[in-house]
This record gives sequence, structure tokens and C-alpha cells, in this order.
Amino acid sequence: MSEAIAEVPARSGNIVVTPPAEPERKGLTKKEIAADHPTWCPGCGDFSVLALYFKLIEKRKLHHEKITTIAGIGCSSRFPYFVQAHGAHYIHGRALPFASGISLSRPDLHVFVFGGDGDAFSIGGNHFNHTARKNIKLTYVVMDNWVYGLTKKQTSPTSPLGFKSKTDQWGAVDHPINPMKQAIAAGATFVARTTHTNPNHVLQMMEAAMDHGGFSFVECLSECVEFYEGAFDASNPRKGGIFNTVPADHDVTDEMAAYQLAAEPFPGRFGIFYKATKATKNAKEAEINKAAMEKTKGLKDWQILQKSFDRMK
Ligand SMILES: Cc1ncc(C[n+]2csc(CCOP(=O)(O)OP(=O)(O)O)c2C)c(N)n1
Ligand code: SF4
Ligand SMILES: [Mg+2]
Repeated sequence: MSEAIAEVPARSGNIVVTPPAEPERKGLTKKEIAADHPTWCPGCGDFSVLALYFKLIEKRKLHHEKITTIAGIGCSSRFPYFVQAHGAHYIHGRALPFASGISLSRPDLHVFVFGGDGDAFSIGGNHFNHTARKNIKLTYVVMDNWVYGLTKKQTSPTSPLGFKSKTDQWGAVDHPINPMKQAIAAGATFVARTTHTNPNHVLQMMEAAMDHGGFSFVECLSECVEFYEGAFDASNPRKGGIFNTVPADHDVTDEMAAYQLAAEPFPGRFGIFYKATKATKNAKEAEINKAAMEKTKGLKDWQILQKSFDRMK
């Protein structure tokens, strides 16, 4: 029975039978979605990102069947293990193609992807660019610690010049990538930057990203206290640094202005750099599917298949 019909009181002789009201559904609490005790090192920045994800789920009353949490490999990518919800800890660098499949086949879900700088910009670099240009509806939070944490201190694509690691004992010689510039250039339609030391700001950025109708990317500075302690002190007022937000008059639709913000030297700016409205791959594919369904209406699967073979003759 449809909901519209159920709302009309049913008549049985002269007695009006009103169906019982549906109990109001409660949102999930942190206690319900927090899984195993996170195994990150004490003080790791990733803890605060996880706590704020729980807060987001609580605040927006997202239910289990409406969210999925995906990651690749790395300390940060252990994220889905610590969330008691649907999700997957996938292959190193391949979280985005996996999440894209989910987003395209289940447009009703909020698809969240979490990972690290190595996962996103080294092994998964290509996937990052292509997911961005396709504007697939999902939210990607990269917990950038400027190092490979899980494998114990190798140079990552965001490590600054001179960073001494197991792969660069005399200091990194390769120029680091700038995640914000790369995201804008690749065609991401929502590009924001935040840091784990400012919880309100992280929540604000994740919420805005979730509400964006397309590929949303958030770079979240997340300190690796074990292998790159103090990396982000210059952005933390509690450590004598400065937390500079995006200027109030910044036009988020202006791509060139977004590049200019991204080009500012560290600690740079925090907030939404760029936001554009563009058709998603989800919407375009849905149109194609609808047209194809219309064309083959009333036909059995085998008849559609036969038509394809006939065309090939
Ligand atoms: C195909 C493949 N290559 C290499 C590895 C080894 N590996 C695991 S995690 C990782 C880097 C993780 O760095 P990052 O993505 O920055 O995450 P973090 O641990 O810093 O959060 C590497 C190289 C792997 N698991 N699979
Ligand atoms: S090694 Fe670094 S990134 Fe990994 S859990 Fe420890 S502090 Fe966090
Ligand atoms: Mg890393």
C-alpha cells in the first residue's frame, strides 16, 4: 500500500480505523557508529577527523542505509574499520574507482571516501584526476600528513623539499604537489581545505562537501605525530602559528581566484576555495539509462540482446 493511501482513514461500516502513527526514527548516535577502538598512535590527527565524521552523521541524522564509508590503504585509510556502518577498506590507491561504482549505481547514498596523501596523489593519482573531471557525486577527504605513515616514514607527494625520510635520507629533492591546485585543475567542483586542529572548521567543511551536488574534495591537514611531528605548527595558533581563513569577499566560483589562494605559501588559507555547478556523471548516465529503457520498453532481455547481435551482422 502506498503511503498516500495509508494516510486516509479506512472505513469499516461506520467505524473509522486510523492506522497507528509511525514512530519517529531516531538518528544514529556516536555510540552506535563507533566501532573498534581506533588503533592510531596517541595524538594522531586522524582521531579528530573520525570524531567529526561521527558528529556529522549524528547532526545530519544519517541512517545506516544512507551512508557508505570507503578508503584505500594507509593509516588514514583504516577509517572504515572504526565506523560501524557499511563501507570498505579497499586496495591502495583504488578507493575512488570503487566508490565511483557505488555512487553511480546507488545515487541515493552519501558516499564518503577517506584516505591519505600517498593513497590519493601517488598510487591513486590518476584516479583522483579522473574522478574529479567526471564530477562523480561523492565526498573525498584526504588526511594529508605529508608522509607515508603506515609504512613508517617514506617521502610522500606532499612532503616538502628537504624532508628527511627513509626514501630521501639527505632530504626530499622532488617538488611537492599542491593538492588544492591539482584538484581545481582536474575539474573538481568543490575544493576546500581544513586542519584537524580546528574541529568546528573540519565539521563545517565536511558538511558543505556532503551537501555539494558533485565531486567534493577536502584536504584536511592531519599530523602524523610519529613520523612528522610539528609539520603543521605554523597553521596552529596554539603552537604559535596562524589559522587564516579564506577572505570573506573571495568569489568561490572564480577559478583563477581559487588558484591564487592555493598558491599562498604555508600555512595558506582554510575554507572553501572553489565551488562550481556542473552536471555530474551520475545525472548524465541516468539520462542515458532512461532513454535506453524507453527505447527497449516491453522487450524481454533476450530480445534486446538479439537486436544487438542483428545489428552486428
Ligand atoms: C599496491 C601497494 N603498494 C604499496 C603498498 C604499501 N603501502 C601501504 S600504505 C602506503 C602509503 C600510505 O601513505 P598515505 O596514503 O599517505 O597514508 P598514511 O599512512 O600517511 O595515512 C604504502 C606505500 C600497498 N599496501 N599496496
Ligand atoms: S604512524 Fe602517524 S599517521 Fe599513522 S597512526 Fe601513527 S601518528 Fe597517525
Ligand atoms: Mg600520509
